[in-house]
Amino acid sequence: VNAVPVTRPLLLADHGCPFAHRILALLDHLGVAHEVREVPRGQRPEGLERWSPSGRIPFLVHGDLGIAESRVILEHLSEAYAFEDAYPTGLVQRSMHREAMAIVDAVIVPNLVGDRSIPVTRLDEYVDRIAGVARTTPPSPCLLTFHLAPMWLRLQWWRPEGTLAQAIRKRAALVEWLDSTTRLGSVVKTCPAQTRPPSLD
Ligand SMILES: N[C@@H](CCC(=O)N[C@@H](CS)C(=O)NCC(=O)O)C(=O)O
Repeated sequence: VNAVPVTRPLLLADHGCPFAHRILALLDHLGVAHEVREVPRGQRPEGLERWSPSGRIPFLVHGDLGIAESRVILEHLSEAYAFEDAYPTGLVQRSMHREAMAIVDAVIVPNLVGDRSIPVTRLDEYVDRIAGVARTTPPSPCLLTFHLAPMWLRLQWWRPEGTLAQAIRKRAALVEWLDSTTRLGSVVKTCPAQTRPPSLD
């Protein structure tokens, strides 16, 4: 039951999508042979519907398993291919990484796509949580850096003058750390040409 599927992982994704970028960077870093089927956003090509009737992408097919949700896909791949540096070894640090990843999806991503439901007064609290993790983590390959780097890139492409980007820029050490994550080899190699924000498509 716990065997890793023998088939190569297949990723159904829009190459320009930041969530796909997370997964492609991890696969590249781990040197895992995989296939990518390009699914332009909003399209439902044959194959995706069988697995994901809602059409949610990125979507990973690995043996009999199909999963949407990029954070879970990162976890699955890191366990399937024994990524030792996925998380720090200490429990406290590991939980801090997991919390930072949840904050990115709950706060940073809605901000990127123009959801204004996050009260501006709370942003500093969230950014401080991420800054705290950055202070104690080298900007080297791990699930947190692959999770975050694609979003920091898009924030600078799409909302460089927004409240969130400004809140981050007030913290020089965090900016330096985030910039380093975007320069990781696998992040650079799998980075698409600069895309437009989804709301302007
Ligand atoms: N929380 C999801 C978000 C995925 C997501 O928003 N994907 C976009 C494409 S980049 C999407 O599927 N949009 C709906 C659509 O295009 O139909 C994840 O982390 O994988």
